[in-house]
Amino acid sequence: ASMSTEHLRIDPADLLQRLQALGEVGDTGDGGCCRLALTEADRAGRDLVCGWMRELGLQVQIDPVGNIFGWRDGLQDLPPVMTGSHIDTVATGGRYDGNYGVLAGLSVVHALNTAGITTRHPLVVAVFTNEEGARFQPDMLGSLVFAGGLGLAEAHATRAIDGAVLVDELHRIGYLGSAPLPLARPKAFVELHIEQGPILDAEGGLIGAVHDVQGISWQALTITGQSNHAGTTPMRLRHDAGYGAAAIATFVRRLAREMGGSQVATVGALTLHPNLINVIAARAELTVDLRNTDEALLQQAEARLAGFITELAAAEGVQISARPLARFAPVRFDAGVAACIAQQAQRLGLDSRVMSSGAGHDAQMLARLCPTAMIFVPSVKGISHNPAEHTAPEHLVAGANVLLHTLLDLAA
Ligand code: HGY
Ligand code: MN
Ligand code: MN
Repeated sequence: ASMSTEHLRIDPADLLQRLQALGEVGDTGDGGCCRLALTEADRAGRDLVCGWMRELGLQVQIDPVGNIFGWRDGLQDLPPVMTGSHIDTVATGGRYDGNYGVLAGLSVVHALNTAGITTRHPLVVAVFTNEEGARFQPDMLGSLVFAGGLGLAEAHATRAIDGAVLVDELHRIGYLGSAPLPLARPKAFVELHIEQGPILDAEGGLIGAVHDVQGISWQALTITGQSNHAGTTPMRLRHDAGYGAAAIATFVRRLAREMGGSQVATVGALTLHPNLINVIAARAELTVDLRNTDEALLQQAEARLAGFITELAAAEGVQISARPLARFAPVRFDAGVAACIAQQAQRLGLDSRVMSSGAGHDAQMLARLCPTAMIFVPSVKGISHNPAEHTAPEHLVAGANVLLHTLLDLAA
């Protein structure tokens, strides 16, 4: 960046006020927010952000899967340098997951507008549809379509866990756009995000220069047993779907502990039918989330779970079917962009460290299209997907300044 931008910083009040205002949309009253993808609350959040983009002089474009792009012209008509993230949340979300990366992008534009600076490459702030994957699977759906990893027709036909069809929901909230898909192939993509894990908070270090994201394997399991009387049915005659679900949840916990390394496993959703105290469950529906930074190990975890399921079905006399919901291999980011992030942090006097991401992010999809990396800031106690999610204001501002100078460097 030229000398003139050396001392440029974002306006802390601008960022913190936007985070506060967006955090009040879908406010759950406990410091968190619930804006599941394509719901009324998501529409309200999208409308607020689009209004801010227009106030900042950005040209707002919406693509056919509802991705929102705020375009800022550059001095030359070159591929844009893009930043952004998501503003949909899980049902018990905090105020920073996703929102922070989008709003920091707006604060960067605000700082450039105030300083009267136009970068050589255009700049784009993006909001990707359904990053969380809580309501519609897979997660990172909008950025996956943008990157060409999922066809638009297939994405449009995706059914939510509540039965709604994605294209109908886009239409209903007014975000079924017609911008080109992809809008443009970016020169580079940088996503600023809270770490959502305990490393920066526990081990010190303020800025994470993220160089890879772990692979994700999501599946829905349906266990079909036989409902029966809880009192009269001898244990040896039972086909208990509830027991099957519990056995799978304990197996994946043991498996992850045994494999060690970065292997994690979660049974996050579980429903029993008929879910009554004196009825042996006829059916169980559960989800399994497996992740690992190494693809071969992730496949090993999947294979061992599949083997366990086969044995369990035979032993318990139940049927168990699996439906894949998302499967993304680990992604290594661009070393050059990651180095640029570390360099900007250093220039700003902020200590940084190279690290992996345990969470999935839109950046892992953009990495299919262009040089991509991420910037992390600490999450207090590593808590996320929880209303208690928190990052110190000065850390939020520091991360946004690293984003500002990384974008200036890439767009020069
Ligand atoms: O599940 C994830 O890693 C992200 O929150 N979509
Ligand atoms: Mn996120
Ligand atoms: Mn999330």
